[in-house]
Amino acid sequence: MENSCVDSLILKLHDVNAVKFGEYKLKSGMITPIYIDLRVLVSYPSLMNQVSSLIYQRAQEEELKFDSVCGVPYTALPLATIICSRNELPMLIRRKEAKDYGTKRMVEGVFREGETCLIIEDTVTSGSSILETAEVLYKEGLKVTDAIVLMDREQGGVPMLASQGIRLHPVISMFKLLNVLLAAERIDAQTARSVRKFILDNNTFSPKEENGNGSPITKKPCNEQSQELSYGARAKLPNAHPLASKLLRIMEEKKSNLCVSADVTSSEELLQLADSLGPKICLLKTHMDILKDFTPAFSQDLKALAEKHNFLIFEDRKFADIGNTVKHQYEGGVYQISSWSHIVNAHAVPGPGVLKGLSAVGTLLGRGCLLIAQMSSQGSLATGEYTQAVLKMAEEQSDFVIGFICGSKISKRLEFIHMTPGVQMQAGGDGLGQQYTSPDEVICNKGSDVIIVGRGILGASDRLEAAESYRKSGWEAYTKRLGQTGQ
Ligand code: 5BU
Repeated sequence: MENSCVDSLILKLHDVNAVKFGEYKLKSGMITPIYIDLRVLVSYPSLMNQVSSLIYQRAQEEELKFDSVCGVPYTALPLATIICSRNELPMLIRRKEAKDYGTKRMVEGVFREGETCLIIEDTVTSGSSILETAEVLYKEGLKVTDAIVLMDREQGGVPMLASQGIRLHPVISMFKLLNVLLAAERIDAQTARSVRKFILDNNTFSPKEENGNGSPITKKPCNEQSQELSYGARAKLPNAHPLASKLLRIMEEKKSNLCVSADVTSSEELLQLADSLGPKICLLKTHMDILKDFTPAFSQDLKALAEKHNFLIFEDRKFADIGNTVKHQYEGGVYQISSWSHIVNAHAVPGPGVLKGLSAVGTLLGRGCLLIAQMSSQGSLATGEYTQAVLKMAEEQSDFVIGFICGSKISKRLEFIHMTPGVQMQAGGDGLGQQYTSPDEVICNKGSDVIIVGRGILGASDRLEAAESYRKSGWEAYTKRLGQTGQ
């Protein structure tokens, strides 16, 4: 879907007061700083048409297969009608109450048992009204696998419905809406921040997992988890950064959440590693400044291998200076990192300027950045409130930040990718502060997405065999987390 179509729709929704900022009381009694009322849409026919087209486009993008369409009453009913009429699709109407005469049917329209119905909704907070409609359809013998929503408030609807076997595809999500309104100067940064905070603090699906003193979320053991989406499904989230989507797609395709940390000092050895381990990995991490013989030609050879084996390159540069300096460090100097590395990382210590400097170079090139939220080394100062502040910084600059370096899952936003270094099969350390955790613990129990392994593989007598065993462990831990088996 064209970004510009969604952006212009967001501005129009704001124009007609379908999105309002202030203090509004919800049914639950809770005060919300943002109110979304799409009931007004019926008064704006061209907007109705635009919204209906975008909803239908979303279904096409996802290549959804269905036999009929049902709008959740009442606001989404006319939207479903327009979609069905324009595209000549059979529609079903769900009654709110069974009529007390005649057929007593809860679902009007012609259908056969076992057919699939696509649900359409205007706004989702928790997902409960979609589920309610799905349950009425289930009772009639229909299947519901997917739903499309115009506006997802990102308060837990996607994972809640996923846990019930329904994939929810939003056209607009809350964070996207805020970014567009902020960029268009319709709202100020303070308003955007307070809404973001409200949304993050009021997740309806999983109970708050942070403890009072700001420690990061540590996932419950695998078998107790329910809020999970596959890497492939996360790649398709509308707010996902294109590079994060690409990495998630590679992970799904190659069945690999393994990043090899290629900490060798000769470029020939690095290329040989990339070529031999390439098929096993989703990402190759480098420290260019430890090479004794770096040349620009070498970085181009590495890029070619990344294309050959379908992995991304992550230069572990750990930028940590003011915006203007990191801009030069990223783009120029000996290494010209931005020209070959898809992903870089940065410390949040300098404040948001470090990301502004990096994104001034990286955004146009389609690059992305990981923020270092925690470190694997003993005595690291990146903990507690610092980690929480990093999280906030990432949320505010999610057009360039694709995730985190961390020990465990720290953000509930499924668009962010969590990567964890300090991984070996056996827990322990290296005598210089490094601390190791096993792939199973990192992926399954801590809820991280990618294992970063250096010496666990580089130090093995057969590096390829070791890489395969880390890939397998990481993937098995992920499938265990998803509650699946045998992939
Ligand atoms: P090892 O050989 O698996 O211990 O290598 C780990 C790599 O990850 C190494 O390149 C470190 O520089 C890198 N790393 C880390 O170990 N811990 C961190 O917190 C960060 C990076 Br950030």
